[in-house]
Amino acid sequence: MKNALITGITGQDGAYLADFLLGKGYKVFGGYRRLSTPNFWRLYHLGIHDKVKLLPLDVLDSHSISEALVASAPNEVYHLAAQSFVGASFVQPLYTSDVTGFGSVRLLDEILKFDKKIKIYQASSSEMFGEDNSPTKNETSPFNPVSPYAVAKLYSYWMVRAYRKGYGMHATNGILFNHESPLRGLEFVTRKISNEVAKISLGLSKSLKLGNLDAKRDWGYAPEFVEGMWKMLQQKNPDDYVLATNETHTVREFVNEACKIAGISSKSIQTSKQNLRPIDVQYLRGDYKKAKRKLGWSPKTKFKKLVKIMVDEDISRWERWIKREYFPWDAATFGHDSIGMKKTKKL
Ligand code: NAP
Ligand code: G4F
Repeated sequence: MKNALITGITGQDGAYLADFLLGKGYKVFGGYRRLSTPNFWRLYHLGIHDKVKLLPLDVLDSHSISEALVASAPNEVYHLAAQSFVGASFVQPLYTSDVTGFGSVRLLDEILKFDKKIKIYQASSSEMFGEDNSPTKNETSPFNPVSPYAVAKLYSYWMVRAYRKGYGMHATNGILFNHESPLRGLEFVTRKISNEVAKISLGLSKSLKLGNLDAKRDWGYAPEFVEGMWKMLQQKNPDDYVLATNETHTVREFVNEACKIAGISSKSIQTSKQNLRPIDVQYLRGDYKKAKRKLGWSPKTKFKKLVKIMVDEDISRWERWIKREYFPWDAATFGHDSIGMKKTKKL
């Protein structure tokens, strides 16, 4: 039996990956950071909270990383922990650099000391491509990051390559384009839309305020992407791979499709300057040919099906809430306001 350690197990990808690896017969250890209120709802939602072994692991604290390595003795480490919200990285650039950038090096360094044969997956991002006019991006496309988040991820990307080449470690970058699901955090635009559209359709809310509706993203389905992560670490040699759908859609198209599914008018959707970023990547579309050829990985769920999965699930959750059912879920206690602003509103 193989052991896997997942950093950031409480996040969207961490939860799906844990579920996937349990299905493959792995013993799964999950690193979580200590919070005053624990955030295990996704693990409960998937019914795997008691099947994984949870270990305190904060990537700001090397000691906790080394303790988690000793406790888990992993064959594979999936490094997913990050300050992952691009908007927040403009408000907390140094914190983002520390967690999303230096955090990866703390992990690489502890693994190097502990056992350099451990295979490592680094959660790199399409956001690293940034502003560029080429129609699709692949593993050889130039990087031009424009957010503190993207710069921090690019730093980690290069460090993974440096440790791979310098120390012969099996360290791989998965350059993943946006992937979404009903487990997506509520501050990200797809879930913000599916959640609020669901509420509007049930009379629980009147409007939704968004930012840049013209931005285009290549949106895939998260459970399929975590399988790609695993496939990367089953390769004999480490490498870098893009995972994407090779389709791109505007935020406006996502809104319109979501409203259509929920049977509401898209007139209740407004825009607000508060949701704009100082600079935004306008266009992302990924070319996953290398992953298809070398890993046998292809996306199955495309745009319309993805929107339907998310909207249907949020409607069903709010219907259960109306019936006063209790179940692991995030939205009932979440308020989304003004994350991503350089200037904050006077309270
Ligand atoms: P997510 O839902 O935001 O999860 C991020 C995880 O990192 C959470 O478990 C979070 O813990 C944890 N974390 C944050 N700060 C930490 C710290 N200091 N120490 C330890 N853990 C910490 O993100 P995701 O969508 O699952 O994405 C997983 C990874 O892939 C991230 O690195 C993200 O940047 C990257 N990525 C995501 C996408 C995408 O479209 N989803 C695309 C490309 C790359 P809490 O629960 O305590 O907050
Ligand atoms: O959903 P988003 O916040 O995702 P973004 O910035 O593309 O980042 C996600 O994908 C990256 C991969 O490319 C990951 F690395 C990263 O960790 C994260 O998972 O925003 C998508 C687009 C942006 O152009 C944003 O400006 O939607 C636009 N948008 C418009 N209104 C909004 C809103 N985004 C958010 N979060 N909230 C809005 O109200």
